This record gives sequence, structure tokens and C-alpha cells, in this order.
Amino acid sequence: MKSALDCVVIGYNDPPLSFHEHRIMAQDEMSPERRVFMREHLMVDGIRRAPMDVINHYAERFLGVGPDPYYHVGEVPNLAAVYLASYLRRQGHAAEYVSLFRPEQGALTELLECRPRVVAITTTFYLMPWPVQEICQFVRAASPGSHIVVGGPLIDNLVADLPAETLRDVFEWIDADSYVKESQGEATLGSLVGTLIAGGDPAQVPNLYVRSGQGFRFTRARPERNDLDECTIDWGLCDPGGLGLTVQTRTARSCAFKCSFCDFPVRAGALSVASVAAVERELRQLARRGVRHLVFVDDTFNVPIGRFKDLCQMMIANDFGFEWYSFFRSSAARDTEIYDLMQHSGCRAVFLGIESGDDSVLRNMTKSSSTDQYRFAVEQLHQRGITTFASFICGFPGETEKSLRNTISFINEIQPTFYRAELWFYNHRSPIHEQAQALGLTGQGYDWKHATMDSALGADAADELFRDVTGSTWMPGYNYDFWAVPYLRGKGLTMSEIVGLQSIISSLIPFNSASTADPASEETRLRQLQALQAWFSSVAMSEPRYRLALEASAAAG
Ligand code: B12
Ligand code: SF4
Repeated sequence: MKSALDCVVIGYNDPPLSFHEHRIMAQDEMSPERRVFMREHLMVDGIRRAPMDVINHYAERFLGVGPDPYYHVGEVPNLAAVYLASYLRRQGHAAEYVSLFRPEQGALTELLECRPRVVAITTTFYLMPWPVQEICQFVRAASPGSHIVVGGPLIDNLVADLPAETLRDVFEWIDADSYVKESQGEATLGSLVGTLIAGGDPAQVPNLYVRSGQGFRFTRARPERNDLDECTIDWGLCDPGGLGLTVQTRTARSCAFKCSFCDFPVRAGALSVASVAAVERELRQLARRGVRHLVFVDDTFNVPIGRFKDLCQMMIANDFGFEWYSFFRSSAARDTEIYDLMQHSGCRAVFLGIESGDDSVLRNMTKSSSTDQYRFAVEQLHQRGITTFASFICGFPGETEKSLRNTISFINEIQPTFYRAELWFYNHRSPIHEQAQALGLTGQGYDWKHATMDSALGADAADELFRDVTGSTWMPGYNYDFWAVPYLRGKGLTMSEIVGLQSIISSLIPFNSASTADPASEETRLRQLQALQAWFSSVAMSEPRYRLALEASAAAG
């Protein structure tokens, strides 16, 4: 007889790349989405593979890590799932989590055999609902009596975007029992689990869409104000074998800025931070559990700057020995002491949301940062051996051929270790939408037009940038991004090996499509493929946590 379980929280459901490939490659060759996709993968042995799949493809042959290795950034414990399970346990509930749905279906099946009262599905990374629907089908089949609740950013966004009837249809299609509409949501989940265990009615729980007659009814709004100090994750509750060397955590919620292209603070509310003492308690637990690479996912980890200095000093005083990684706001770091503290506390790489190398575009973005501040920050970071990843947007309102050339020159001048540039995605929930009329802004997503550019020209600009940047190494975003760096460090690669891999990968990307191909010859492509194999035969990686037959999974997907 299995023990009773109150709740299972499920992390990320990531489809194989082929799922996106079929849909995107059916689009016109010049469609912006297809052109973005072309820089996210490379062709190896006739198959389009995202960078992590390239690692999976060669690992078995060259790294001796056993059959069907499945390296994946989602091997790092899914933060929303760990956080929610930890929150429930603190409330006295029996809660477990799985991080990554596909390779953990066996473990999930075992948990579902305990017939948990509630199954909670997180939605941190989804822009579309189908991965949630797939999980619901799986849970329904394995544990028909469990109450399925879905919450997180996807639900907030669906509620904000869809008219009532469409929302009802989408909720019906996903087939959960209830949906949480609250940007935090942990208190609502706790209350739902408690209510169901006590035999109560979910309709009494605030912040929920619950089934009612032919559709769903919203119970009532009760905004949550969960104190981050009281909600720190109790890592001691996690399976001792389950953490690995790389862990993500957060010390703050939301962000202090209001960049006009970003809807994150709009959804997540005012910035709220955990105290240094609470962070210290969490880090002590992580250090005791053998974690070596620590990722702070806070959107503005170094703001406010006084607290950031205190955090660095706290890490130095504890001598944890962590290598740490985070987002970094250059505008908030104007004295060299900050960079010294970062170096001495173990910072190894930062994500810089630079966005543009043109100050007038930065002003349109309300970035509260200037190119001079970025110059200073990158110089200081590099002097201390801290790796930089810089992210850029092409085509934002105000972008012109001249501003784009400024960005290209800027990247070549400051030479961040890695960079990526994305075509601007016009999100109607972001603050810039309020200025649509003044900016002559129409359309949405990757299909837009404004006074100085349209999305077709924006896609040309992104192609041009990719072609003409020579001073930095391109880093694809798909399940990779800056966040792959701490994951791969945790698997044993050195920073220079990661840079070397990226450099070969980016040299192969232009061969993905005839229209963006470099005039370089077939000979160059073959030489780079050989370099890729040589790279794999020169490095060592520890085994992945997961095993998954990728090509079989792609066929199923
Ligand atoms: C790390 C990260 C990644 C990494 C993850 C690596 C890894 N190891 O897993 C990677 C590289 C995979 C990634 C990718 C993407 N990401 Co990302 N990522 C993040 C980041 C920085 C942290 C996510 C996180 O763990 N947050 C902390 C957790 C605790 O917060 P949370 O998930 O919101 O959960 C809270 C509530 O929402 C709620 N909740 C969540 N689920 C549920 C469920 C229930 C039932 C309940 C009750 C509550 C609840 O409870 C939590 C506590 O309050 C965030 C920014 C951020 N700071 O959040 C962006 C972010 C999540 N990413 C985003 C995006 C857009 C993407 C991409 C789509 C980018 C792209 N254009 O390709 C891809 C999608 C995945 C893919 N195929 O590549 C957006 C999400 C937008 C959205 N969903 O509306 C964010 C918010 C960035 C932003 N500023 O816009 N990402
Ligand atoms: S882009 Fe980053 S800093 Fe700017 S508002 Fe969004 S989360 Fe905050």
C-alpha cells in the first residue's frame, strides 16, 4: 500500500524540437518566426538539432555516458515546482514534485499510484496551452480521482488575452478541474489542497476558476502578499540524490524597472525582496547538500545595490565556494567595489539585457541605462574574469538602419563573451502598447509595423546583425540560453570549453537555410562538423540525470 500524498507538483513539459520544426518550417521562408528559428539550431546528420540535442547526439559516441543520454537545462530542479512543493510541506501537506515531464514519466506514474488528492501543473515557460493539456491527459489516465489545478503565467496571460467564451473553450480543452488566476498563487494552492482534503468545496477558495454548469466561474479575487522570508525553499526536504551540482533559486519577486517592451513587472507586481539572513539560510542548506553552481533567477539581482553588496559580503563571509550566475543591471553598478565583491563572492557569469547599442532606442525602451554604462560594466566584468552574455532586440520602435549599425558596432567594440539578438516581439501587454497611436504601431507578435520599420525589415536587421557581429559568440535561446552555462559547468565543462562549443555551433548555424547561408563552401561546413566532433572527443562530462531516446521521442511528438 502506497503512502498518502496530498499533492504532486509538475514542472516543465518540453516538446522535442521537431514539434516546433514542423509548424515553423511550413511557413514562408521569409516569415519572421521561421527566420528566428533558423538561428536556434543546427543541422547535424540531416536532422535539425537544438544545441543541447547536439550534445545528446554526440555524447553517447564520444563521452561514454551510456545509452540515450538526455542532457537538458530542465535537469536543474524546476524552481516553481520545488518552491510550491516546499510551500505545501511547510503547511504540513505531503507534497512531491517532478521537474521535467517527459523523462520523468516513470517517476510521475509512481507518484500518481499514490492517488494524490491534488496534482498541480506549473506553467512558467509556456506561451501556448498544449503542453499543459498533454500533462492533464497523462494524469487523468493514471489517477482519475485527482483534482488537477493549473496556475502560473500561462493562466494569467490567457485570462488577460482571451474573450470569455474562448477562455472557457481553452479551459475545457486543457481539461483541468480548476485554474489559479493570481500572479503568486502559492497561498491559493495551499488553501485548495487544504479545502479538498477536508472534503470542502473548491468554490470557496479565492483566485480560482472552478467548473460550474457548462463552463468555469471565477470565485473571487484576493491578492496574495506572500512574505519571501517566510517562503524560502526548504531544500532539506528534497530528495538527497535529487539536487545535482547546479541549482536555481530566487531571492526576490518581480522587478524594479519598467522597460517598455516587457510585461513581466506588469504581471508580477511590485518588487519584493527576501532579507539577506533568509537568503543565507537557504544558501547554507544548498552548500551542505553539495551544490556548486548557483543561479539566481531574480530579474534584477543587483538592485537595490546596497542589498546586493550585502549579499556578496554574506557569500564571502560564509566562504560557500559557490560559482554563481545572475541577471545584472549595469546602470546600478557604477563603482569598482561592486565588481570586486562579485569576483570574490564567486560570480562567474552574468546575463546583461543590453537590448540596443543605440542610446535613442534605449530611451524608447525606458531602459534607464546608457551605452556608456554598459561599456564600463563589461570592461569591469571581463577584467575580473566574469563571463558576459548580452541580449539584444532588433526592430523596436525608433529602430532604423543607422541604429542597427550602431548596435552591431557596439557589440564588436565591447565584445561580450556571448550574445543573442531577437526580433522584437510586439506584446500588447507590455507598456509600449499604450503608445501605439503615437508611434504608428500596428499588428502584434512577430507581425508589426511602426513609424520607422516593419517586422520584415526587423527580420532583415536581425539577419544582418547575426552576419556582421564578429566580436562575440552567438548563443541560441531554445532551451539553452545563458542558463545552459551553469548547467554545463555542473556537468564538468570548463568555461573555455563552453565558449569553444558555442563558437563551432554558431559557425554551423548559417548552413541551416539556403537564404541565410554564408557564401562559405561545403568544405567549410565539413571542416566545422569535424571540429565539432573533435571538441566532443577532447572533453569529459558527467552523466545526465535523464535518459530519453530522442529520435523516437521526436517521432512520437
Ligand atoms: C530560467 C528561465 C528560463 C530557462 C529555464 C532553464 C531551466 N533550468 O529550467 C530557459 C532557457 C529554458 C527559458 C526559456 C524560455 N523562457 Co524563460 N525564464 C527563465 C526565468 C529567468 C526564471 C524562471 C523561474 O524559475 N522563475 C521562478 C518561479 C518560482 O516563478 P514562476 O514560475 O512564475 O512561479 C511562481 C508563480 O507564477 C506561481 N506558479 C507557477 N506555476 C504555478 C502553478 C500553480 C498550480 C500555482 C498555484 C502557482 C504557480 O508560483 C510561483 C511562486 O509564486 C524567467 C524570469 C523570472 N524571473 O521568472 C524567464 C521567463 C519565465 N521566461 C520566459 C520566456 C518567454 C521564455 C521562452 C519562451 C523564451 C523564448 N522566446 O524562447 C523560453 C521557453 C522555453 C524554451 N523552449 O526555450 C518569460 C515567460 C513569459 C510567460 N510565460 O508569459 C519569463 C517570465 C521572462 C520574461 N521576463 O518575460 N527560460
Ligand atoms: S526587461 Fe528585465 S529589467 Fe526590464 S522590466 Fe523586464 S524584467 Fe525588469
